[in-house]
Amino acid sequence: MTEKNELNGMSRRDLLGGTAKTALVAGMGAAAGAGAVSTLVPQNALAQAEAKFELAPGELDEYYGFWSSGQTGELRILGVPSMRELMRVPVFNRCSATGWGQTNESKKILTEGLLPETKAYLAAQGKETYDNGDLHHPHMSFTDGTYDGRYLFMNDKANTRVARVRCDVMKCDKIIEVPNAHDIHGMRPQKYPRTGYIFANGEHEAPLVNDGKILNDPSQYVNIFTAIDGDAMEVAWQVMVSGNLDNTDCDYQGKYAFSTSYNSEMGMNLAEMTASELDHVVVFNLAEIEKGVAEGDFQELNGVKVLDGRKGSNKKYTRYIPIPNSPHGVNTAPDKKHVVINGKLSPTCSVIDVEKLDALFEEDADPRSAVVAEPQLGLGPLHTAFDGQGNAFTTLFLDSQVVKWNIEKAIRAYAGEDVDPIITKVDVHYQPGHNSTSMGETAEADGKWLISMNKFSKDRFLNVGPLKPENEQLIDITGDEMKVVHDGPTFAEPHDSIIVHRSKVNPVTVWQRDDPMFADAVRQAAADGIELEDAADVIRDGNKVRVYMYSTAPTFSLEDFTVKQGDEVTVYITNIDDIDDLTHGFCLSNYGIAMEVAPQATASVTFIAERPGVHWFYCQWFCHALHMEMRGRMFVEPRAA
Ligand code: CUK
Ligand code: CUA
Repeated sequence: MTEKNELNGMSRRDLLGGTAKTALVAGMGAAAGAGAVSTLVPQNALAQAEAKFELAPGELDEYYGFWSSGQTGELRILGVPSMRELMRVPVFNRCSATGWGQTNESKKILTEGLLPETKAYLAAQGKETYDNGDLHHPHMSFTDGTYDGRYLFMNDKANTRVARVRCDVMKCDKIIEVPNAHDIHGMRPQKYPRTGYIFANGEHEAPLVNDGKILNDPSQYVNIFTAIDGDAMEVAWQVMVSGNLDNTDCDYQGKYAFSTSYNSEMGMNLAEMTASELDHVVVFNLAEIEKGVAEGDFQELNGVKVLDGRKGSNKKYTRYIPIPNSPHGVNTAPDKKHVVINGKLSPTCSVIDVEKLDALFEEDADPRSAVVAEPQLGLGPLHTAFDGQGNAFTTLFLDSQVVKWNIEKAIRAYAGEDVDPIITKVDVHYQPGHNSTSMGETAEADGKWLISMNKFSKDRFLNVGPLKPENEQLIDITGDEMKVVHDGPTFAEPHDSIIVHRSKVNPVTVWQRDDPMFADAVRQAAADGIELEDAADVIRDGNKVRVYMYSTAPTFSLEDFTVKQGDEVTVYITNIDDIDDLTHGFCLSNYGIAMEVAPQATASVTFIAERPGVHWFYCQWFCHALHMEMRGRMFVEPRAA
């Protein structure tokens, strides 16, 4: 019987009761399931919460879910377990609502980290920055093996960038383009002692100096693994490797990072890329790499120290562990000891014991000596998540299932014992890629919820035409059996998510007036002798005009302002309301200008006043009973004929 039929045949009450019962039989009362992280929730409420996935109006979720959006280019925040979408945070995309990509504050972040040759390329297109991105992997900063609520980091596969979002305001504050690498895919923060490094895989191989002198000669292509300093958001070092790099993760000891390679062949077409039975995972020895940097064993390229860790380089920077066939996901277990490499074209997952890695770096070590298990799980294993109780949950893309298996049993089976590591499987709908468990990529994994992020939804929702949403399913993992309890359609195309207990995240409700996000505006206002919170001024500086106003519901401090056709106009809006949720906007009609101004923030936008006439500006965030009346006029005097 499929999970779908089971659900159809049971009332919701049955399902809830059943789940609670299973949890109790398994000896998982409120306290056991709660773990150390659930301190915010009273014990009796928690017993309920374990089986409860639907929240009543006004009830808050126990977890924040941070979601990628793939080719949409933004970060999304969901509540878990309700799966309600709470916010979209623009990062690599352009946002019509908030003005991300148009305000001066966002343009600075989107442009300052671009390489000179990228700026030149974009200028030739009449652009200042990219307006697309492909955001696959959102991960939170760590301190001592668990989330610390400071930052979220994320990659852009499309344009080789890494971005950071501040968790206090949930806005992107840094984006850097990574030189020398091509198409950042796998990305993870260092877990211990803290973040620290952001490890970033360049997926596609190319000549190290990619200036067109070498083209169709793959023997001269390299792949680049990058460590970024997550505090400074600067590249710390890079390592050249053999074979392309797919996903990455690191240990809980601060010693090693790991990257899967689905194309150890360095093939240029499908047949070449899938030719050999064994690919590999690259193990990076962080202390050796740092030593190499200190000793000057690198070449400097585009301002970055690049070390050689290719196969045959005989350096202690890397080791290549042979893994069957085209491995994809790499996931470190909360036991701080095991790393699961997901086989993709092989029906297996390979388990690496991090305690065996020191020996792997010794002379003449067997390259497979750190592999301690390789269970056959099903077809198309892509990613694995954990419950913190020794169990792993692996997505099977081709089987459209999630398999729950026991790591210790898999190790015993690999050693020759007659045990079956597979506990159970559940159907998901359909073709799952990533999955994530509550707190599952930290040492505080709590084994409550699993999200299966399915690439196809097919018949699960009303048909919306040829382009269909993805389907993300919420699975209760508190019992031995996994229970699919919710279907959630999502737009293109979240790959990955993390589920973070709400006690780890504590955003503010109003901006601080000295926030670095709008420090440039504050500086310019001071230079113009303007008090932003009290401004109703137009400053002319040649053909540059700076318009300063504040907004307070339901008015702008300027009812109108006058500029000349062809002026370069910058409008600075300061929202002086300091009330929770009282956001204003500034939309300038027929000028293509719109931006968000949250409580106590300053936002600014610059444009050429090329259209003469009367143009209304209005507040586009519904803020007051007189919100429609919150408007004013820009007069643009025509150029003298
Ligand atoms: S990759 Cu998408 S399903 Cu970019 Cu994390 Cu595996
Ligand atoms: Cu202010 Cu609407």
